[in-house]
Amino acid sequence: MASVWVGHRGTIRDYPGFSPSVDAEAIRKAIRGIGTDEKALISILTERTNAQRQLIVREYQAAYGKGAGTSEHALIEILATRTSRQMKEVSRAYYTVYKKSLGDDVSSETSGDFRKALLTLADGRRDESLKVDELLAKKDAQILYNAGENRWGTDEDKFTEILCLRSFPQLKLTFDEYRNISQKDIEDSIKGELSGHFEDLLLAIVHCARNMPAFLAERLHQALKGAGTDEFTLNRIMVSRSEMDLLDIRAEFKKQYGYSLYSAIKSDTSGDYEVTLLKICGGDD
Ligand SMILES: [Ca+2]
Repeated sequence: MASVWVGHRGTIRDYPGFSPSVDAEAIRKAIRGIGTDEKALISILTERTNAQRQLIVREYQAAYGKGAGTSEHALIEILATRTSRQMKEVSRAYYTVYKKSLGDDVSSETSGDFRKALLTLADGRRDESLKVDELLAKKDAQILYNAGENRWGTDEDKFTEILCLRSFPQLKLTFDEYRNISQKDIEDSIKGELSGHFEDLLLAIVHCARNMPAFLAERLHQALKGAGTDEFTLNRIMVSRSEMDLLDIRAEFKKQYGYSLYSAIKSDTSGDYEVTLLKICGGDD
């Protein structure tokens, strides 16, 4: 079966890479984690001196890599990169493990246009065919232009419908047409018309449609080079892409940063963890 999600560019074979239950757990952590952790943190922090609080916060961030917005980043990354088929598996695993529907939890923890877009993605209805339709690309580009640049205010639903339901190859063509019509890149229009996590999510989708390995290389770089290694993100991306496109991600990483992912892992992790990650990474180029 020639579908995009079966990988040919991975570094590891005969190893179960994509794990719906790992994704389900990450999503659960992302949408539930902050509230709970925050409560525990506040109860501790209210009984410590300011100097002690600073130390605790620093330790906490180093240990959990949980700066503001980490959860949304995880949610955005998973929902923007998984195929429809994978999303359906994630939803099933989520229900099996938590006895709650993914949609209900996303609904109760997010709001507004961000929620609408996440729910559309969680449904796993993005077109997966590799065929592109030029006429449709022209039509969608015009709809996007009329929904944003060409009117006062913005019709956010149109952005969600097109960016969350069309296939990535189709979107690529649509963005070319969009540039012809508006004389602007879709990224610039999204930045001008939308805001907050909704803007972040749609920019991630555009990035994935244009070049998913480059998007993930950037995420890995942030996870390694941010304040404290973000193991949550590192583990998820390395494991989930090891059978799919980690070779492409490695190539994009080198292209963007001038050094290999392998050397970045070496310099930013240690011990058994480093050994395991290097093995998954597979090579120093
Ligand atoms: Ca506008």
